[in-house]
Amino acid sequence: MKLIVAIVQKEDSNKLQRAFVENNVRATKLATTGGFLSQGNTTFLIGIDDEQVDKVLEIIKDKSQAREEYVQPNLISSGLEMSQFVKVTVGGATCFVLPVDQFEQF
Ligand code: 2BA
Repeated sequence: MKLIVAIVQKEDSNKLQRAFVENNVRATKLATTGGFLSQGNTTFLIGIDDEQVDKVLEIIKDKSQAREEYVQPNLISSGLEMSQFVKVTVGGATCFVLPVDQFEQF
């Protein structure tokens, strides 16, 4: 079994959540904040059998869109002056696939 941690943009989270339900993929949705931009994003935790990992990654890739933004980053986290806008390409999705030693539901 694997745990997929997928960080996506808020704009993509509802359609991705629907796609998980349609494909019988169980997931937990967390409201999170990017460390660089201090903007809200969404993190999904997905526990899944090894042979389903590629399918889930395909779903995430299909529903997550990269966007270019000019943003004024949080002063503390970025170290930039407040007046400086920076162009960043955010997403589509940042995914980590982790091994799961044990899975129990009580
Ligand atoms: P943020 O940390 O808010 O980063 C948003 C976007 O800002 C990033 O998009 C990247 O294009 C840019 N960026 C981030 N850190 C930067 C830096 N030190 N200097 C210049 N530009 C920087 P993505 O790479 O697509 O990341 C989107 C979100 O995914 C991130 O939001 C963060 O919440 C998460 N993330 C990305 N890489 C991660 C990692 N290695 N570990 C944990 N979370 C990660």
